[in-house]
Amino acid sequence: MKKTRRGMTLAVGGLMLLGLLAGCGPKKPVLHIYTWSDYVKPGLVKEFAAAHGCRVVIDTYDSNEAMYAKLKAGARGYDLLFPSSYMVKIMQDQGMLQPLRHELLPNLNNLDPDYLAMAVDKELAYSVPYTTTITCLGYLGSRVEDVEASWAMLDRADLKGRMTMLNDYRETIGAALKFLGYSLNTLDDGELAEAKEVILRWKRNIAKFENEQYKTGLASGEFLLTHGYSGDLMLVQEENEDIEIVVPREGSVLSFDDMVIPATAQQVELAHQFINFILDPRVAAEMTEFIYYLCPNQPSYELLDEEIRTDPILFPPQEVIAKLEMIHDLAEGNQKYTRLWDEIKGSE
Ligand code: N2P
Repeated sequence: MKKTRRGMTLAVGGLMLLGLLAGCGPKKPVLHIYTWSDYVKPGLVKEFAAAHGCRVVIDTYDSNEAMYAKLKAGARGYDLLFPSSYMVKIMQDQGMLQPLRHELLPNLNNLDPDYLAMAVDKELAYSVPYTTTITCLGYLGSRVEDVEASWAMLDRADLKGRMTMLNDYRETIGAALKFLGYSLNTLDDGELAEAKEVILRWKRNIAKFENEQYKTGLASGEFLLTHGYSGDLMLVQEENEDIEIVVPREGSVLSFDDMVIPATAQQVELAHQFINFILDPRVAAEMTEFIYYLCPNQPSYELLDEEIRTDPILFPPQEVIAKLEMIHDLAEGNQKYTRLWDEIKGSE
């Protein structure tokens, strides 16, 4: 696949520099963003900072739970966060978010109604979809034989020690549940026990559970197959054209990562302005083309490069969408998953 846009910026620390590069002087207000790595186009952040006379500082996380734990531990300095929808619900229920002021978000009507129909917070009371993700398998086309678009690849003895899975309890338990034909939101103890057995088997066959290094590891050939996020896998295709991406036929996760303003934010108006900036069709299109996650902004689609607009991971056909499932907050039921994950992580 030919990629059209830029060189790689995988170094997480690179984004930290934005605080300096996008700066306009010490007296300017500072917008503090806490988001996933490789999740923003630096040029757009600079553009926003220049237009609003501010600085933008970005910190990154590699899972919803890491972000949540940091906030729970007392981190107060953030104005804008990008949790997945199930985490938005958890944070909203715990009073960690503030309601959005729609009068400051005139671009909200650009959101794609098809995706909005799937959103958890359909009123956009606390959150606005930023991007959509499909959790996929990526592999090296010339090095892995007899590929099946299936979670069963994680059982392959010939790939032992050369695969990774996400270090993310809902994603990885979810993958096992889909493999078994169950909902990834099940609360059935028998189904969860079966999923545990599957993951313990996979655990013995993979190199590790991991959320960031798999990208460069796949590009370099250290790993031959990795469980990962669609845009991240597409990003590393720029480095290694041998990388192929499949959505397992048993089904997988569809997520929205949403823009939310924490209750403790200092720069509430600037945070709204940033959300509204992202919702501009030209900005959304540029962002999609750079990060390879779809910003579900309807008028942006016609601005996308042909190759992106026809990409089956960014714009999956209906039969693929039908097999995807969103992770939901399970309230008390979340504990079943955390307990299972602790048991999996703790076992040899
Ligand atoms: C970005 C990963 C975000 C996708 N690097 C998770 N939904």
